Amino acid sequence: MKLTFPKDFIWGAASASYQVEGAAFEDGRGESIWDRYCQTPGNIEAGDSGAAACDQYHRYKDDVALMKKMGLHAYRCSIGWPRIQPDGAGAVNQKGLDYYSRLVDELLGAGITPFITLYHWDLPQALQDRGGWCNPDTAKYFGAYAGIVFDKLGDRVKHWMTLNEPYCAAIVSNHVGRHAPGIRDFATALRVSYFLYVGHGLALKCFREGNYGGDIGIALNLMNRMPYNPQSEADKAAAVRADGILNRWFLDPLLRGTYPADMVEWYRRKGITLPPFETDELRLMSQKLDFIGLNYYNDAWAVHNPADWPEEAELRNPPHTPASVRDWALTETGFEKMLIRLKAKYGVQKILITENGTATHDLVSVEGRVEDSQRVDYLKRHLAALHRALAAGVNVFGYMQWSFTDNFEWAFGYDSRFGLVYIDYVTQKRILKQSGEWYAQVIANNGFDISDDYLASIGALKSSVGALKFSKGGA
Ligand code: IFM
Repeated sequence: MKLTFPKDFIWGAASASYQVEGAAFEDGRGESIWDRYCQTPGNIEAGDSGAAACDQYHRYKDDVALMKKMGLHAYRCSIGWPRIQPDGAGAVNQKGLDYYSRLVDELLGAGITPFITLYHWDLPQALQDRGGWCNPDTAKYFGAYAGIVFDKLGDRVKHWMTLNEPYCAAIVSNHVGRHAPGIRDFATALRVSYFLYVGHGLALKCFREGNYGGDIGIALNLMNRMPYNPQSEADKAAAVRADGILNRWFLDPLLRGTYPADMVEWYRRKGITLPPFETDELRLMSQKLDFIGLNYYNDAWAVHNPADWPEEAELRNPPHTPASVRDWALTETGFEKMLIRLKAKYGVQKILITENGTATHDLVSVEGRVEDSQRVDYLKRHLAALHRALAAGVNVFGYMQWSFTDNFEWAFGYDSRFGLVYIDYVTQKRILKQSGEWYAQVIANNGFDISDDYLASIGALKSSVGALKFSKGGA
């Protein structure tokens, strides 16, 4: 069967500044929290860092030429705040601004639309030294930084995202400690989640008041959380809390102007100091957005485990579930469910898939080819799920595959590869993978063929999984 996508559907690929640019110490760029975090042995696999990454800072013209060859309509990339303001506030580094201006011009010249994220985790270290996102000043500085970027690029860039995956920037960075700055304190993580959203609100306000034109959204990583044992009341409650911290804690303030009451109550009972929840700040963070960006990878199942503080929800895959090299289960029906939930429960009218992809351990064959058939399969499953969501009436206007090239995968260094394009990190040679060739065909045909047997099996799977349960406290 051929799955065809709406006319004008935007096919793109994504990346982020620290993961691809390299040139970490060039042209006046300041230190970021990731530069600092990577220096501590044990933080990053094999002691890697993003100092050189894919060297896109110097090779952006070649990369844009490759995007053009693939037929990409759009490229989602981010701005490195320390390139623009080395100290995070005050002085502006003209060379940094000029780099992004050249990149934008190159993209537009190739007929590729830039989609720009203002913050994909590379906070200037100078701001972290003053408390990072725990300090309300950082939110104010973020609003000012956003204005500098809008002023420089707003004449040509018409699609913006304020933050990427605030869950990771708050919780993984400040509670789990597996991302920079590597803090392990839950109250800090909650406070960071709050002031990230104040910063988001200030950037949004600046965009609206500046009349730059175009649209602005945010990219959230949202994934379903189900009880591991659906008969267990404890697992069911754990799944609601796991959903609460990953999904509702980040959706509700944006779309409802409140934090989920059940989670607030749970954290209060655990004795955790909560963010201030000021009325004017809640209003700021819940200003109207033009679209919601969804980063979807995989669902997980929750087991009640009091040792897993504070949600008491340990996440697992059911036995024998196929999963990627990162142990992320293959759960494409969850992608469809999440899209339907955003529309049905939150009334989201416009969605952009800002990330979706899988990690593999790719090999360059003796013929010089990269046959990543598992990525092709992942994409087929997820694009078919997206197609079903479109058919169900969810308005998704584009899809940004993660990622354009292999890149620096944070704590996992260069070990897991997500790209449509293979990077040889010794020579910086680019090789279009089998998945990149396949994706180029999808773009050219605005769709792809998929087996009827697979579609029939998904129909059966959907009816056996049943409808997603929504918690009382939130969605
Ligand atoms: O590489 C990351 C990206 O920076 C944020 N979303 C998930 C990707 C894969 O882990």
